[in-house]
Amino acid sequence: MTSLTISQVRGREILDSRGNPTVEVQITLSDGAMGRALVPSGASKGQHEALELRDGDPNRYLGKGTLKAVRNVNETLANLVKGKSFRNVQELDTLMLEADGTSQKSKLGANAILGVSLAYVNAVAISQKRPLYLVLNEMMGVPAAEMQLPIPLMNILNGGVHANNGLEIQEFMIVPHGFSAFSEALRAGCEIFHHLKEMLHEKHFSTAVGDEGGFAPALESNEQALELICEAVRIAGYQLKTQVAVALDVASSSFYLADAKRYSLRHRGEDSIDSNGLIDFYQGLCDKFPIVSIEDGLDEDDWAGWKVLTDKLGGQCQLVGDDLFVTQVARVRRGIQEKIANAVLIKVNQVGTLKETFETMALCRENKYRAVTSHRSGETEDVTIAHLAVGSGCGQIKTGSASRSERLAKYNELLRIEEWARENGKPLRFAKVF
Ligand code: 2PG
Ligand code: MG
Repeated sequence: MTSLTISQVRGREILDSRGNPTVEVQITLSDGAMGRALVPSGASKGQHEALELRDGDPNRYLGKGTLKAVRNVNETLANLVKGKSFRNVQELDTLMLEADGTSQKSKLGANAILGVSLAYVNAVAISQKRPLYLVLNEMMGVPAAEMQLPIPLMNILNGGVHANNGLEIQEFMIVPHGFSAFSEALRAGCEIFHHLKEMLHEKHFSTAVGDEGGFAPALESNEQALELICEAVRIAGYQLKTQVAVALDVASSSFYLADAKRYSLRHRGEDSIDSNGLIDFYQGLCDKFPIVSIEDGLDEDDWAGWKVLTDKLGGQCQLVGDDLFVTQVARVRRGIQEKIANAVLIKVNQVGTLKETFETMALCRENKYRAVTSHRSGETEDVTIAHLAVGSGCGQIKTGSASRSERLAKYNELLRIEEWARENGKPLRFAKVF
């Protein structure tokens, strides 16, 4: 990349899957190659995430406009990077990080910076006429032999702040892991999704979907959600546990009562429980259902509770830190030192550059913490994370259910990658994690 320079940077305000504004960036290199990227946006955001710059003008998009961030792309960042060449995205990101100079990217906005970072790698892939996952793999310095297609964690039943159905747990996911190919796993996931829809319909539950494309029925309890999912797996003709397991994203910060240090989970007649009670609840669920992964089981700042959770369940279950770690090296490092959690959710916009995302993933690899590449609940048609999952070889991707095109866009890209790799003599294996 030494000879090519960035000739044009163009930011614009576009819309995400919830109809909220977000940032799109288009970068053109001196050979004419153009790459584009669209920035996602979360709803259950971690308090420690990098800053998403919004206009706050109540007269536009209820204050959610992104014109300031777009201006930062078109003026400050464009002036900074235009005419320059970079050996990799890390060099570009370093320059932008210096220009921002704040710990949470509050000057220029993580949405502005990330848009440029992602658009750049897409432009490089176009220029090199290679799939993006190969470019990312090289820039990350991950051995090519470690690349693999990820197991999809498919959120087929939504609750929490992604639905208004009264379920506290935000995501009930199926994990089709016991298959020889990604496409077979995805097929199983889709078939289960359709069987679940039929079951819900027969039982007179709503089959309307939540933000991530999973159903959002008004069920009586979290257990009932798990029972229905397990039944759908059986009816679809798949083997529970060995072929298809279950994962949860509890997103417990969204129902944590910080002052009382309790979780407002309705449970056996009680309105709330403490962290030990919640851990016992998870233990009970793990005994009853084939749960292989629990994300954000406790609040993002309940480190003491996390330690107990990890000691009790860490040996049998993947414990993923999302709001806890916010994809940031300093927080993941603390987790590793204190032996808290054993996996990290990777969301590019929590940290705001690919450089820092790569560093967090490298830290996971060095310390045998698993990494799960993830979408946000507010998404777009952008498919960069599909390539990040493959190029990093992390082995898992969480990108929603089998409906809503912004979710399927990533799964469809993984199908294309699977085919491309096979036809170009470098077939990718399907990850074995569980
Ligand atoms: C999560 C995500 C994505 P959000 O909590 O893991 O599923 O949700 O983007 O709303 O933070
Ligand atoms: Mg989460």
